[in-house]
Amino acid sequence: MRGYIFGVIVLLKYCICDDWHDFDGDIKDFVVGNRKLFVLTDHRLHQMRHDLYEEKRKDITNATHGNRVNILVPFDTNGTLITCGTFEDGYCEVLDINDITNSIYYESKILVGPRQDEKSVAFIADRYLLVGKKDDDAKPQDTIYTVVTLRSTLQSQQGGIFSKNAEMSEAIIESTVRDVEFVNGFQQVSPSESYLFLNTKTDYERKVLVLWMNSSKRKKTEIIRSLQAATIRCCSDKVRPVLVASTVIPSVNSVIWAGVFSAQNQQDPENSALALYDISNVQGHVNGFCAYGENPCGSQSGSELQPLNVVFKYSSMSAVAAVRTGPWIVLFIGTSDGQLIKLVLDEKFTAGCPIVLYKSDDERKVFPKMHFDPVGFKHIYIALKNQVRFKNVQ
Ligand SMILES: *C1O[C@H](CO)[C@@H](O)[C@H](O)[C@H]1NC(C)=O
Ligand SMILES: *[C@@H]1O[C@H](CO)[C@@H](O)[C@H](O)[C@H]1NC(C)=O
Ligand SMILES: *[C@@H]1O[C@H](CO)[C@@H](O)[C@H](O)[C@H]1NC(C)=O
Repeated sequence: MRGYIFGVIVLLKYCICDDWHDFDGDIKDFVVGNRKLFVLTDHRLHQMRHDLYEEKRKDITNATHGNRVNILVPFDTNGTLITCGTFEDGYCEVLDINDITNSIYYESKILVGPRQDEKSVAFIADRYLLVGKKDDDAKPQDTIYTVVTLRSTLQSQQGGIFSKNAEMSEAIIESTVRDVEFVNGFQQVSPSESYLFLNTKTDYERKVLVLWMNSSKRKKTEIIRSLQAATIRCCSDKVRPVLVASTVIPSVNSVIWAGVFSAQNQQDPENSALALYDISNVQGHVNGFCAYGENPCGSQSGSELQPLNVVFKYSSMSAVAAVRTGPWIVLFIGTSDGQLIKLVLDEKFTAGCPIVLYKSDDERKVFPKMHFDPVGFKHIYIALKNQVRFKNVQ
């Protein structure tokens, strides 16, 4: 009997198997904090333990008050989760990261995320909240648009916490291109540098851009003025001018980044390509992107970024994430037909054989963001429609 119980305990302890959780609405966003996962659907925000046990939930809309949460950013060093939404004229609410039902601060009449249901990016850059999105408030006669804002996260004399004001200026990046779509971004710590990746579209062409800022500068205006930008090209076999998803690859002496690029032709078996780039030195400017008030706004200088290697091609990749184990890079690739694929690269960025780790029965698209468990990087979380799954990756 004792042996039997021991066996059960050993099983429970070591079989942290693949698991999933179904939500009662489609997943709009999900993020990880130091200890928890936060999953956003149309109606609720859910606080999950890393084994996908639901700890708390918070309604974000109800029959009388429509609301869409459009910013969801964990601010771990402050023990808070920043949420913003469209309720009334927009608002932001700071929640306790260990208990999302505990509201710490509320600011009304402020629209931080997109008004429409569009892609945007938001993350903490040092002590500011960096937000990239299409300009919702542009008028038809406008020729210059606000595409990036740098907001405070501390109470200031100017009023609310989330002010975008800077010393006699506005902490914004402007663009003469109206049609921008922010795909993602991240902050590299020590030294603190921020990267944003976006698609642009004009009558003539589509392009993928990277914007870089030095977020270790003290003042907001200094961070904005440190802007550097470059065009990212993919690839030599065929032009794929739209970025679908991307990830930074943990590296020691350089910043290696992987992007999924699409030629926007689902019939093509090589429609999407996964390419690696060294983005350690983004230098120069691109036409039509500049710090607030610069006139004319940005003129082309510097060179285009070309891939170090193109490691995978497939009809429809939709997501990518990466870890390093020893000398190898392990890439996890999500597809629009519901597969999770593992691809191992050697030191020279040469890919081994792809391995399918998971395939959904009903071909659900893998949500562009995938996350590793923050504690041991032993699991990857993927979202498929109304479901979050985790897969053991070791
Ligand atoms: C953390 O959040 C609290 C509550 O909103 C705020 O008072 C405090 O200033 C914040 N700290 C930092 C470093 O942002
Ligand atoms: C709906 O939400 C608003 C704002 O949070 C709240 O004031 C109101 O009481 C809620 N109504 C119901 C019926 O729950
Ligand atoms: C970023 O700003 C800091 C503080 O001004 C400076 O020391 C550092 O050299 C800058 N980094 C780059 C890459 O320009």
